Amino acid sequence: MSEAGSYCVEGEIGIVTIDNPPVNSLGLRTRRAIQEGFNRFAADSSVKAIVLICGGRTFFAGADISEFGQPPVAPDLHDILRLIENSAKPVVAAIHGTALGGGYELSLVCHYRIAVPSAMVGLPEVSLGLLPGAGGTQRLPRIVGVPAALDIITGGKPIKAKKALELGMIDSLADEGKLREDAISFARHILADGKPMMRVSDRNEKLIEAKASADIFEEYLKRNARAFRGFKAPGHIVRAIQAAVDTAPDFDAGMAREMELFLELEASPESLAQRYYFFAERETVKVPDIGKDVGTLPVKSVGVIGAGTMGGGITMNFLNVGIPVVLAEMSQEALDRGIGIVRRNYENSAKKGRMTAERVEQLMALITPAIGLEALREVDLVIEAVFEQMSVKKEIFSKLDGICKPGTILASNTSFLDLDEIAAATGRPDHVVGMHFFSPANVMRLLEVVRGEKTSKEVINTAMKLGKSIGKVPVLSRVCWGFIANRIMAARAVQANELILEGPTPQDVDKAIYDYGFAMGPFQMNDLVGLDVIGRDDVERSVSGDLVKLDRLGQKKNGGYYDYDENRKASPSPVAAQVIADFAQYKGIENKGPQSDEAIVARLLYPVVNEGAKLLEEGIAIRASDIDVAAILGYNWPVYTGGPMFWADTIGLQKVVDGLNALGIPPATLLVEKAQNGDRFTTP
Ligand code: 3H9
Repeated sequence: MSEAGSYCVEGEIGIVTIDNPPVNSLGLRTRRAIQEGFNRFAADSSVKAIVLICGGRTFFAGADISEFGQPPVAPDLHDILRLIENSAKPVVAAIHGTALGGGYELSLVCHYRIAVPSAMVGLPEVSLGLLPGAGGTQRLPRIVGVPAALDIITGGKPIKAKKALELGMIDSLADEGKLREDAISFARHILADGKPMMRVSDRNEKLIEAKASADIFEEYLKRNARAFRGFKAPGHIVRAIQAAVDTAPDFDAGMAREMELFLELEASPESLAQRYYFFAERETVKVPDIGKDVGTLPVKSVGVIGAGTMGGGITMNFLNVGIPVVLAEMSQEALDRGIGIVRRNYENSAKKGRMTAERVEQLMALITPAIGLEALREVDLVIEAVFEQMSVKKEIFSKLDGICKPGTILASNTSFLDLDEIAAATGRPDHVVGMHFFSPANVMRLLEVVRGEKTSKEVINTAMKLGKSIGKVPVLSRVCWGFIANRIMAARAVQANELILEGPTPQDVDKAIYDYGFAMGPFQMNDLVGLDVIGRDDVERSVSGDLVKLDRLGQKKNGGYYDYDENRKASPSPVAAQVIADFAQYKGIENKGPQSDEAIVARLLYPVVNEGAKLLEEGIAIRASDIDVAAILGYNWPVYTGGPMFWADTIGLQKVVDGLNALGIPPATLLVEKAQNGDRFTTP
């Protein structure tokens, strides 16, 4: 017995069981426990084969991410891998849960791998800005071949056991719930059959095969240039796999190149940001004043009001996890249209092979269509997703209060209205909460949970946990205009709209923002969404409003900030340029000519950081990392910058303060204080 390991012998089989909660990551405690087990069984002549299995919810989930950047402590992961691979007795890895990263790499030095059908295996290091640095880039292509290894490692997605068996990533499937017994009997068969020790590092055929197609790596990089843009890890992964081919059959030479590339990534700002983000995403559910003593309310059924794009998307989230939904609309026509959209979405998934036709029907059967609100009487949670008008929302909430059973949670999907005012229309403000989904609601992972003045802790806890259970990342916000993501990003929109009056064109602005790492710039985004949709009623006149007056609604009609050809390819628009020039003249703003990308980025993004600082000052957001998560998941802020607050820490807060001052934008007090104290918003 060690701190994290227990060891027993059954007949000729030694069993090393590691249990280091929560996920058996390969930190020092785990490594020591493995080392002790293997040393013990190496010295025990009664043991002829070894089974390595984990307790708790999963096989090893990878290297301990919190150890990166720290000085290594022996035995390091490579010592452990050598110990296992060089074992004179065959080793069987018995996999349940998820064998990921270093965890799957560890299974690859075992001589055989067996997994239960519910297990998943994979190399997700790419999402931490890393590559599999414990032999994954060298061993996986030896099993699955180069093309599959490129996809698996640059994609980083875990693979289900059945598929992994087909690919050769595991050798056998155990019966669910019988992993230990099946792994022991697998080990006994190996001994009985006198099977040779299988070392993946000795298998070179697939690499030798790949030597024939020399262009494969350059072509792969070219083909995936768009997806890899801005990320450092995918390119390094490709080079590491290339090294496996180039150096084969000299395994150690390939390993040395893998290590070089791994160390470069480990020290890169991209990986630092992505590792920060990994923990940031897991931090959001921790609410300081909601401890383990706070319970949750049962949510076994949900009502959604509004079968538009948003309501339909929200509905799908619950159907997907088997929670029935009463979908309520005012008219049969709107209801039919909404349900039709949900069905089409599922049918499209079925067409792509992601679900069966039978599953589509099962999911659709979970919807109870309803006209009016009466049918929501018995549901545990209602989410209102009608259009953004306070009077309408108040009327609905007041009616719901009268209709729904006591204890039903009343949630609004409002994206900027005052939740407290909505709650005041009911006799149960403690049961009113914001659940702000982002469009498309069945796809986007951000869920802002909005905590009103009177929302009970139990209701907040329920909304947060429920959010997680439907696959969202819930971020808690207090009440303010726009909550977290929309409020900070509105600061960018304000600057973008002003900047195009001063000289830079929409193309200049979009290019600078695209090159920063966003999927598109603000004006491309406006044209995509539709200028009639983004219209603002708080200003008398705006460029987008003037474009709408010319019936330029964006991509969908006559162009917007850009002109579009029949293939929706954008080009600069002389009409839009004239509209902008006229508007600048009307505002009396002088054209000062173009600006550098750096100046444009500072102009648009420093105010986002500033708004983030204000959210913290006002207590709207709990922590800076929540703001980063909201920006990354809600607006596709490039994850390899870590989000606005981490990015600001990276470039230096004083630089942001100076930049804001130069722009004439007063920096938030908290931002100035932190800059003066040499402090940061985030912890890397
Ligand atoms: C690697 O292996 C590099 C090698 O190639 C090379 C080395 C030389 N380390 O996600 P959860 C914590 S890189 C440290 O909520 P779930 C997590 O922060 C690694 N901590 O659970 C959380 O802590 P807390 C490659 C870790 O059931 C708690 O565990 N591997 C690690 O929803 C529970 O996590 C990966 O990238 C870790 N590796 O999902 C896999 N993993 O409770 C990373 C988790 O304090 N892990 N924690 O908030 C995962 O994808 C998920 O955690 C997993 C479970 C699917 C395993």
